[in-house]
Amino acid sequence: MRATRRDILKGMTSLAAISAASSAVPAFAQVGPSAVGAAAEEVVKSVCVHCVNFCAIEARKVGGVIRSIRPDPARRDIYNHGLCPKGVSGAFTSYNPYRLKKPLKRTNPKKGLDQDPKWVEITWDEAFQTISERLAKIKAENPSKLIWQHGHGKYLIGDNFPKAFGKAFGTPNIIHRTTTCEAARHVGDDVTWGYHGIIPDVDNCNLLIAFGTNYFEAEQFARWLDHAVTRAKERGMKVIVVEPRLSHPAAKADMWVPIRPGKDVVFVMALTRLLIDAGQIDEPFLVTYTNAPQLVGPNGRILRNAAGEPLVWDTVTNAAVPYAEGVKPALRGSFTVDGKTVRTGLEVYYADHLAEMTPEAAGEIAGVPAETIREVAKMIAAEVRLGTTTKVQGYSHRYRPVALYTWRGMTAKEFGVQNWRSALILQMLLGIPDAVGGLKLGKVYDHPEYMEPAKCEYPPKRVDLAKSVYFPNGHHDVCQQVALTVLDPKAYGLPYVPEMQIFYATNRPMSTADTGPQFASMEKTFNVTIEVHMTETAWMSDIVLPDLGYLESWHFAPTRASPWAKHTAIRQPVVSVFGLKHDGYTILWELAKRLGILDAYVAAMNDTWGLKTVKFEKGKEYGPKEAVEVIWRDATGGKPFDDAIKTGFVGGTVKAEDFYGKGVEAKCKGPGKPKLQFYGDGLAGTAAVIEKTVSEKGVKNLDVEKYKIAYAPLPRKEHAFPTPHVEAAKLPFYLISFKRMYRNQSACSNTNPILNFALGKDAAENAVLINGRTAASIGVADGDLVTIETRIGKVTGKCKVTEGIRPDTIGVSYHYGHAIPSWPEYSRKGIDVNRVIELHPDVICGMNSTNDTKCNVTKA
Ligand SMILES: Nc1nc2c(c(=O)[nH]1)N[C@H]1C(S)=C(S)[C@@H](COP(=O)(O)OP(=O)(O)OC[C@H]3O[C@@H](n4cnc5c(=O)[nH]c(N)nc54)[C@H](O)[C@@H]3O)O[C@H]1N2
Ligand SMILES: Nc1nc2c(c(=O)[nH]1)N[C@H]1C(S)=C(S)[C@@H](COP(=O)(O)OP(=O)(O)OC[C@H]3O[C@@H](n4cnc5c(=O)[nH]c(N)nc54)[C@H](O)[C@@H]3O)O[C@H]1N2
Ligand code: SF4
Ligand SMILES: [Mo]
Repeated sequence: MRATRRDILKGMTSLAAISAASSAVPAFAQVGPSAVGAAAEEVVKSVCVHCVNFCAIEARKVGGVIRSIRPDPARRDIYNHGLCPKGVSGAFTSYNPYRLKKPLKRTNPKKGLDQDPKWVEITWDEAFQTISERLAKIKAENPSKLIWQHGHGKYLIGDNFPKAFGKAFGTPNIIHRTTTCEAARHVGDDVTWGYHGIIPDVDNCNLLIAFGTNYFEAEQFARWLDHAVTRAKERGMKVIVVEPRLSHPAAKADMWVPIRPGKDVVFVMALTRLLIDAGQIDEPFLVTYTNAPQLVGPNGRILRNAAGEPLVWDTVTNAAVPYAEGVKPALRGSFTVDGKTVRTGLEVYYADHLAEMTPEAAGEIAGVPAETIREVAKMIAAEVRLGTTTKVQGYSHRYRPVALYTWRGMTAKEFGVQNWRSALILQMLLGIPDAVGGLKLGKVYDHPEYMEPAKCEYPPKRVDLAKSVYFPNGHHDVCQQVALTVLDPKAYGLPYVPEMQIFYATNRPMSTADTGPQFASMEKTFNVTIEVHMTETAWMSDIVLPDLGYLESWHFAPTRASPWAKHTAIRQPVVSVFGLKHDGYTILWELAKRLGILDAYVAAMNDTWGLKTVKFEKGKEYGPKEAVEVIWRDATGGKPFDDAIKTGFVGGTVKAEDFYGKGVEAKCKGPGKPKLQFYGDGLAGTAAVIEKTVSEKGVKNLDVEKYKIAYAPLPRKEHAFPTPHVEAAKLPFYLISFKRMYRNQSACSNTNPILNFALGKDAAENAVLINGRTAASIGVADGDLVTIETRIGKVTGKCKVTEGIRPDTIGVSYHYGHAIPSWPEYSRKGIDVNRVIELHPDVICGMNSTNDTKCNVTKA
């Protein structure tokens, strides 16, 4: 089922219930300049949650109406100096006439984007009654049949309330969107150093190599990183941007390397080889902090003694021993232990994978001249200052002012984990992790189990198959898999049939590659969507609940801080525009109450929030404000909540010894400590568990050979060849997508006219980016209509001829091409690229493949 927009627009009868025509005129429009003059002014400190950057804001109100949103100057040292156009025009999210204002019930049982839901407005009581009756039935039968999916919702109220609800209700299916977002990067980190979260130490860095991390247009931490990079560039930091498209960061870089999509891994491997050949390696770091010297047996696993300790080759005693005081481990070489040939992890990488990865060989695959790869390697060697230390605030520490960084560029693809691991490994080779000017790692070794072989359960407990044999390291849920399992639960051995889905602030089917099955799956379940405006997901729902916006509601806010700061903040309401009653928090509270599980919910809330001194008490009513107060008081050691309301936060900067000294320094350095997994022993172990599980349990639909390649202990050439690059090799172009500054995700800002009209034509729609040479060869000119065809479908849109993309690559931004009939024309323009992007998730973590597809392009 794949409806075209024309199908959807045709014959809709119930639009009045959700269209602007029927809405009250919001206060925003009623207040003209003269009315403003005399009215009182008020400033509210809060947090922008328009996107995931969580910028600190000051909203100025006059006469109760928002007149401006600006960055909070008090939090400049903590995080953001500025706001983006979305945040500045964010008041529109509240005053938007296209907002949902009443609960809606579908009266047409037939679901589809081409079906008129025939909405009727219902009361909140009826909505809660209908939902809780269904939930009670499911809870009595098998609570796992309830699926809660959130996207942006995680940042509106946090995921601890939904998780607590899931616990109290009894479903494991509380699913966040991270596999459509950045999961591969997180899992690459998880399996390598036991947790995730990296940030370059830009303030002290001299060479930043950015692999598709879009800090001027998208990116998380962007409103800190944009200023930090700009300041560092003024100081002299060089920036190399490696990505197929001339993004804004690439346009402002010292060097743009337009790499072929999906081939970053071989580019990095070639750099690694060149640096090893040039003797540019940090031997003491590799020996003291990583498992690179550990011995790998013929079975591909690290050699261990009877006590389970990993062995290295001691060059003093010429024996395989655990790394201890006095032992001088060999970093390279092949040795005989108990009659078996063993090699160090570094030796295995070089001999088996890097040796063939000459700049010429890698350049050929990556579409980058060998000379460019050599030049980048030279720049790294010139800047990395092996063997040196420096002082920051009097704290003396390893100095390696080079960082390789990515967000979705390297990771939104089939072998995302391995692409990112290649960069982590290169940085280990140079001693960059947690060095001054290098790559700062978050909470090293916080989850040591992530570095162990995964459990690979079968049959799966969860509908997204996370941590099952299908996605053994799905530590961050596997959101797009839900639809596929719902369509055929038996195929995956799921022991139940899902019945109901609640979507909280996510336009899941639209944000996922290959949208067709995602929408089709919604026909199988009873769906409730909690939204601010009608979306495609809501359109496929049985009940739609209108939510308060981020400027109207409370949250113990998700916060971001620069690496040099820490803080605790709240989000508080600035306005109440339509007098709506509920948000995600109150909806969960009311449902828990009606289901009779409030006590269990409250107990679980204390658990999921990890409250220590101030806790939720059973038998008490907690509105959203009171709930935030409890968490704030616990988190701040009892600071008065009035402070939070006045200033919005408490926080300060971090000392150098804590910044550099708490990660790998404290956790990994020296004998007896866990080591960064240069050699992915845990990955190799998981491959073995997968093979065993598949054979023992008779799993039919899992290709063990493919999993073995994905779960290779070290990055290898095959990781530059995701499925479509192999199977659809004949299609001439690579297709990529990316974010734009003026839009947020698939639906957050599309009905905001300010972003379209104030920013002009360029913001109004997206286009098919085609290189000038390619355009000439297929006979299209700027503005012509072109059709992109992939193995799963076609889309048509306007072409934009540019030198800012590789000739073999086609770029189409995310965010556009919506199918909601009740939206104004301006908000529906452009191309929905996810209709034609193939889904080939990274099987390690379940990451969605948004940058892997191959396509053809022709004049329409
Ligand atoms: N304006 C705006 N800002 C946002 C968001 C938004 O929707 N709008 N969303 C937020 C969210 S949730 C996230 S996760 C972040 C994402 O932030 P980023 O990951 O920084 O942004 P993206 O544009 O998704 O992708 C990054 C870049 O990868 C490049 N790229 C594509 N394929 C490849 C490849 O194979 N190799 C390399 N090296 N590069 C490639 C693209 O050209 C793009 O510039 O942005 C956040 N900020
Ligand atoms: N092709 C392609 N696909 C991509 C990406 C890409 O770059 N290219 N990016 C990916 C990334 S990084 C991500 S994170 C996902 C995002 O995917 P989703 O989680 O689906 O994100 P959104 O589309 O932002 O969905 C959030 C929904 O929340 C609604 N919303 C906003 N504010 C509120 C509120 O206050 N209350 C409620 N109830 N709802 C609200 C919005 O209207 C929107 O419909 O998409 C991914 N998909
Ligand atoms: S970057 Fe995101 S959080 Fe910051 S102002 Fe823009 S929309 Fe708001
Ligand atoms: Mo994301």
